[in-house]
Amino acid sequence: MQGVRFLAVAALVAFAGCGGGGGDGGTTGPAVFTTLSVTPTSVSVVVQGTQDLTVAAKDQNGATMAGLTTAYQSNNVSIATVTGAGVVTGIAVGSTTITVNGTVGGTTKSQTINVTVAAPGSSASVNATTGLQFEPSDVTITAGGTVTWNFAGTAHNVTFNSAAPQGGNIATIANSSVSRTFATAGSYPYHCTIHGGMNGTVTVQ
Ligand SMILES: [Cu+2]
Repeated sequence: MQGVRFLAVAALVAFAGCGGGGGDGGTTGPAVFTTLSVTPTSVSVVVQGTQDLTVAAKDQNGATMAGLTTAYQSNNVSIATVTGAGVVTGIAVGSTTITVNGTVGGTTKSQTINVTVAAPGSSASVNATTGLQFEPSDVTITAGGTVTWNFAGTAHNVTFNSAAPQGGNIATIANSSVSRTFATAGSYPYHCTIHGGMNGTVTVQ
């Protein structure tokens, strides 16, 4: 009996809380899952390129809510796939959509985003950042294409982990731009030997 009476009181309090929120225009009431925010709102990737989706639940005041669970579905997996963590990968040239479902408590909201997958270009440019990263870390070009690395004041090198293009590794250098042409399709992971964690991959199709 004790338990039943407690539940009845709790339900009454919850109901009163909802009524109060509605009465003052919803600005000070309990948080209500109102909008599922997905960033970016549309995705453009090259074949084998990836893009992370960031998803947030917003309440009626635009504040981020905790407790969000998400599910992703590609509506054409021959064009683009999406992982359970929201990483989109281009599979073939074309367009499709990805449906994102977000649930907070018992409420589920849905967003659909457009995905465009393009063929890779014949050139790409990679910058060595002040944060000691290669940006973008992954680039994709066609066979015979060229990648140019741009180095500012801090000296870096480009050391290929295994396969290397003609010309081989780029020796440590600052304030310069250096290019390599990749004649053969494949994956070319590389790193800077000076800065741990400074990694990248050239994918040649
Ligand atoms: Cu470096």
